[in-house]
Parts: sequence; C-alpha cells; structure tokens
Amino acid sequence: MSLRCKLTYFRAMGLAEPIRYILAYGKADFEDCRVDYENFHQIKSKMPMGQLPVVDFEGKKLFQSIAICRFFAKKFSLVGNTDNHELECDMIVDTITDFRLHFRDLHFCEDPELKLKKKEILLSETAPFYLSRFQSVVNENGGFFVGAQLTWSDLYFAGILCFMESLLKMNLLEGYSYLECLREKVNNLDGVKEWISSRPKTDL
Ligand SMILES: N[C@@H](CCC(=O)N[C@@H](CS)C(=O)NCC(=O)O)C(=O)O
Repeated sequence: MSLRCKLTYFRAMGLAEPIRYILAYGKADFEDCRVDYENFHQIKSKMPMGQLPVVDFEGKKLFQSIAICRFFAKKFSLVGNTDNHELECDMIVDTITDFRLHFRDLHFCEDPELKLKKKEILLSETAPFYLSRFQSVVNENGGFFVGAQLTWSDLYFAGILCFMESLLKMNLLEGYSYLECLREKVNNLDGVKEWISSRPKTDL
C-alpha cells in the first residue's frame, strides 16, 4: 500500500517542490494542499513553527522542508548505501541551500537598484561558483551527486531549481551539460515525470 500524507504549502513550487518530487518518486498518495496568503494567516498559528511547508503524516505535523525530504527519502531508499553516502547527500543539499538563499535574498529585495545589482552578482559570480562545483561533483560520480546512483540530493536539486529558474525566468544550467543531463534524468523518472505533467502551473 502506498504511503499517504498531506502536504500544505503556498500556491508555488518553492520549498515544497523537492518534497513533491520525492513523494511522487515514491508513488506516495499525497494530498497537495495549496493555500493563499489569507488562508495561511488563519492556519499559521496551528503550524508547529508558524511556517510552511508542513506535512501531515501518521498523526504528526512534519516541518522543515529538508528534514521532511530526508525522512521520505529514507522510506524510498534514496539515501545511498553507506553512512558516507548519507553524509554526502546532506552536504550537497546544504550547499544547494546556501546557493538558494541568494535567490531568496533577491526575491525579497524591495529596492529596484539594489535588486538589479544583486541579480548581476548572482548571475556573474554566485551561480558560476556553485554550478561549476556541482558539475564537477556530478562528473566525478557517474552522472549523479552521490555514489554513482540516484539519491534524494538529485531530486532535491531538480526540485528546487524549479523555484530558482522561475524567479529569474531562465535556464540556469545552460553550459553545464552534466547538470542538464542529471536534471533530465530526474525529471523523466517514473512518478516524477507524471507529477511534472500534472502539477498546477505557478509563477514560483
Ligand atoms: N527552513 C524552513 C523555512 C520555511 C519558510 O521559510 N517558509 C516560508 C515560505 S517559503 C513561510 O512559511 N513564510 C510565511 C511566514 O513565515 O509567515 C523550511 O525549510 O521549511
């Protein structure tokens, strides 16, 4: 029987999309509950940390998107075969988060001039810094981030890119063929492919 849960998030890909990718890969029966900001303010106080995403699973409210991804990744055998693989998945996902936070910073910047400057730096320095390193890791690991096999770090990467690329309205992986190829592989996985073709279209 497939695992059942309810994922609550905003009408966006954002931090929930990697969770959705992992649940789709595991063929989980998940309710994809999307709230708008007015609804959110009614439910905020009922959320463990007042934030989303939250997953209702077996009577518990799970919070912190990366912890949630790791939890379901274990259930779907997506953590590699060794302690070292688990560590490597964590190191990659934490580094992807360091990279993502630059996009978050850009998204919330309200000064138009500063926003333009931040975008320039992101594209000319930050993105090449992280993407070239990610590309080397994937190149050295047989086309995956960890252990020459599919792990949740690969699904996390492809899932969170949805937000990052939607924000900038561009393909961030142009020129990084190993990363393009990895994203293609993930997006064509059984379960993930169906999810992508059926998911609601959102701006972020
Ligand atoms: N570290 C948390 C961050 C959660 C977070 O920042 N959620 C935002 C949406 S992406 C939120 O709920 N914002 C509304 C609020 O804080 O009131 C995670 O990864 O789950």
